[in-house]
Amino acid sequence: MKLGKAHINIKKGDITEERVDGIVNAANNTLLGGGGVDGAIHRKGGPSILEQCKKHSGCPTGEARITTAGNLPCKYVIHAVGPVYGRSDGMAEELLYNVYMNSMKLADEYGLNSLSFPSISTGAYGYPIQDAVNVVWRALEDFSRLDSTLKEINLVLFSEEDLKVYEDYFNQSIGEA
Ligand code: AR6
Repeated sequence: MKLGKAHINIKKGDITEERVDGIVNAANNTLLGGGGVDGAIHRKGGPSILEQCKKHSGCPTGEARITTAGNLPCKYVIHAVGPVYGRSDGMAEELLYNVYMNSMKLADEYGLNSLSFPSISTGAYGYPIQDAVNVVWRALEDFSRLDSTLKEINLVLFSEEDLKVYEDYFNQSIGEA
């Protein structure tokens, strides 16, 4: 699907296997690693990622920080901190929007052409994916109006169920656009 100048691809997969300029990590405020996507990225990417993360001294929710990608097949990792659902004083939606937007802006600052996202906050952080997908779509639509180096954005879902939620939502949104 084309949105502005970028191609948006929705697919099932493991984000650590993406051969793109940058992948986004669903990180936490410490940037020191964890489970889920974060655990897989640090495990496969090796210690150079953690060394660079330490230098950032954490990251506020809704923002993102960049490192190189160690042994991963991509060039950069954008460590993005999504909201913990139910613990953001009604700000979860705005924070989730910000984290997608800030990740794409950071990718653009570094001149990246291709970027892959996991479904941020919908795992350990408990954000319902049926609601999150609407926020992702809004962020992509708004970003597509800006001039950017990003030509390819991949939304990488880990399960068949999550993939179907995204596909249904995006097919419907394009129909209405
Ligand atoms: N590739 C793509 N998607 C994946 C992968 C993978 N290799 N592994 C899991 N997912 P989560 P969050 C999916 O929990 O909700 C960590 O401990 C997963 O099925 O990784 O933002 C951090 O350190 C789910 O759909 O991220 C934080 O403390 C989605 O990715 C906290 O978890 C996100 O799940 C962040 O929680």
